[in-house]
Amino acid sequence: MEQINGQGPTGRRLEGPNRMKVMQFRVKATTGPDNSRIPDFLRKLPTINLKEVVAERDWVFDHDMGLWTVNGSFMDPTVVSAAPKQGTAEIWNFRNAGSSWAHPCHVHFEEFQVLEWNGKKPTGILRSRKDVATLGPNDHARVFYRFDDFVGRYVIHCHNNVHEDNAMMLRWDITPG
Ligand SMILES: [Cu+2]
Repeated sequence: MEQINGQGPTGRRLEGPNRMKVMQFRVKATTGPDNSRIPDFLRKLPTINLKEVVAERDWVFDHDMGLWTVNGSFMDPTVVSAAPKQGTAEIWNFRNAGSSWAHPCHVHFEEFQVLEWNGKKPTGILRSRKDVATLGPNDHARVFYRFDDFVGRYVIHCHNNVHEDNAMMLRWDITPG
C-alpha cells in the first residue's frame, strides 16, 4: 500500500513499476514424513476475573503544539504515570482523541485482553492475547490487565515511531504487591 506520510496508508495499491520489492519465500516439497499436525485447539485464553480489578485508568492519545501526547503530556522518564501492584488486575481504556490519525498503542511487558472495542464485545483477532491496540480515529479500547510476573519500569508508546519520538510515550511501573 502507498504511504506518503506518517498518517497511514492512502488506500492506493502500488502496482507495476511503482511496486516495491518484498522478500519472497518459495516452499519446496519435503522429502520424508511430515509429522506436523494442526492442534484441535490453541492454548486457552487466560480467564478474566473482573472481581480482581482494583483500578480503571484512561490513556488518551492526542496531539498538542505539533507534538503527540498521552493524557495531555509529553514523555518524561522521571514521571511515573501509573504504578499498579504486582498480583492485581486493572481495566485500562485506550482512547484516540484525534479524528484522522491512527495510533498503534503498545504497552511493554504485560499483555491484555480486549473487553470492549467501541462499546462492542471483541470478535476475531481482537479476541486474543495482545500487546498492541491499533486505535483508528476516535476509537476506544477497554482492556483487562493482570500484572503477574515481574516488577519493574516499563513504557507505553504509540508504535508509529514518528509519534513515539515526538513524544507519545509514558513510563509506568509495576510495584511489589
Ligand atoms: Cu500515534
